[in-house]
Amino acid sequence: MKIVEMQILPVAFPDPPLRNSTGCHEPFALRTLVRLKTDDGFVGWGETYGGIGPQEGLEATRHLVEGADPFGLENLRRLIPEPRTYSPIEVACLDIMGQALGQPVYNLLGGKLRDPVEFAAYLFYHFDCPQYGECLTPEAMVVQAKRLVRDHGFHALKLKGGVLPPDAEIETLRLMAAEFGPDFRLRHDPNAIWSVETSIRVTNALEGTLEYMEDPTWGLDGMAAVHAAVRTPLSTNMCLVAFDHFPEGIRLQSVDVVLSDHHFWGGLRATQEMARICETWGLGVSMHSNSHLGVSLAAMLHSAASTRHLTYACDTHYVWLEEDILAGGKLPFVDGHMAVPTGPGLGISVDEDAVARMNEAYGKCGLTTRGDAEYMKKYIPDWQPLRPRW
Ligand code: GKR
Ligand code: MG
Repeated sequence: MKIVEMQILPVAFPDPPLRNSTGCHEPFALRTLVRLKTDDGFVGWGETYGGIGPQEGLEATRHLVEGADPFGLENLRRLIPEPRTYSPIEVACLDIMGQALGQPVYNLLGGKLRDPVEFAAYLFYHFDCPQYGECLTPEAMVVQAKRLVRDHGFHALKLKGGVLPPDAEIETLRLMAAEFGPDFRLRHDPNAIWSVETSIRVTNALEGTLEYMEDPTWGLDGMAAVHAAVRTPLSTNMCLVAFDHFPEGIRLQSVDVVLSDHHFWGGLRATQEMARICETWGLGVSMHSNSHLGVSLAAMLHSAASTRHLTYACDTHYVWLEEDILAGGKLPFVDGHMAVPTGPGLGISVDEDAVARMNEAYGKCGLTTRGDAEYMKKYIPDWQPLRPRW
């Protein structure tokens, strides 16, 4: 079998003004879809980060992908060592392989160990928007959490922090703990915006409230200093994000939990490899997310289903997505979980008209790279993306 065509499709879709430590989400989130077609008519889909950089990275591999055998993943990975570029190509190849063999992707990865997959509600402070109003206080965040729990049944709640002053975020989590009680698991992620001192103070103030504190401060050294002074587990998708970070991260004891993400670890098979290393060294594994569409979601589901050492509910931004590119619309959460697609390949059917609309929106939206800090100036004109801020 041979790949005869690689289409690289930049897309844009509406996104609410969600806040994080850097700034604010722009009105459109950007992604890049990869559509591979084989000589015998199979079509496979992959999805990765949006904007000009990822597009150019993929474009540079066209001569390696077109003409390649989709079953030859290890050869493709050797030829395309950059994990973020290789990842959507691998997912599209697995989609093709599964269709050709009549098998879901999870069976190509060793079989399914969990189904459905549990997700955490992803809570964001946000500026005023027509769909959700404004959420900028601890009390408003409890209202948001109750809405997501009511609508989707989540039992794990992740607060995107680093937005309000630390004491207001402590208050937010205390209110949430009081509202939801011990059956709910809470996590806090300020995206490394605190100093080591602030990280220790906040983490200890929340001791007993969180299942983990994610990236309170910057770098393996900073995280190790926090780790030595707290009892709450620390997790990361910022300081230990590649295979060659393991030796130093383990030596320093910077973290207890690593967030997997097939987009930056280099595909679904690499995610299994990173989880195996975590298991060996006694580290937990969760899953990271960015704003994404249904192709990434399906890949995350197959990855979660077949990765043995996945020890926490996965993150996903999917609740904030208005319209998906999947035929039949968005996949539902039931009791905070999502069923793993069982059809051949990724088990999804992509609505190519929806892709064409989002591809057109990309051309019209005027964005070619993610710019949360710059967009924040619309709300706070003298905004500076400081680190640490507190
Ligand atoms: O979407 O604003 C966001 C998040 O802050 C995202 O960019 C992070 O990558 O979700 C992420 C995280 O867990 O750090
Ligand atoms: Mg994070």
